[in-house]
Amino acid sequence: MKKTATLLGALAVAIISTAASAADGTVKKVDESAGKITLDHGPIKNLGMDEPMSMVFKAADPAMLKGVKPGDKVLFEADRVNGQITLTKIQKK
Ligand SMILES: [Cu+2]
Repeated sequence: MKKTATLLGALAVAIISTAASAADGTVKKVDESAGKITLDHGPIKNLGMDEPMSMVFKAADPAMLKGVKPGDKVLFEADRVNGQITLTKIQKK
């Protein structure tokens, strides 16, 4: 029984470490026609960004940007898609 629990724990860690981690951000600018958004963001572990910074992200789907506007505090996920840093998820806090 104990062995099973340890195995499950190891599996859970493996799953978590491969998933994109959610990051905090503030929307600075939304360019819906270009499908781009500028965010002031905190650390993004899966992209190796340890320091807060401001940068432009390409949205995986421009429709994702409809619900947010400059000044909104958001939780988001980003990943490298075909070499480009891409916003894969965003939600208002
Ligand atoms: Cu960044």
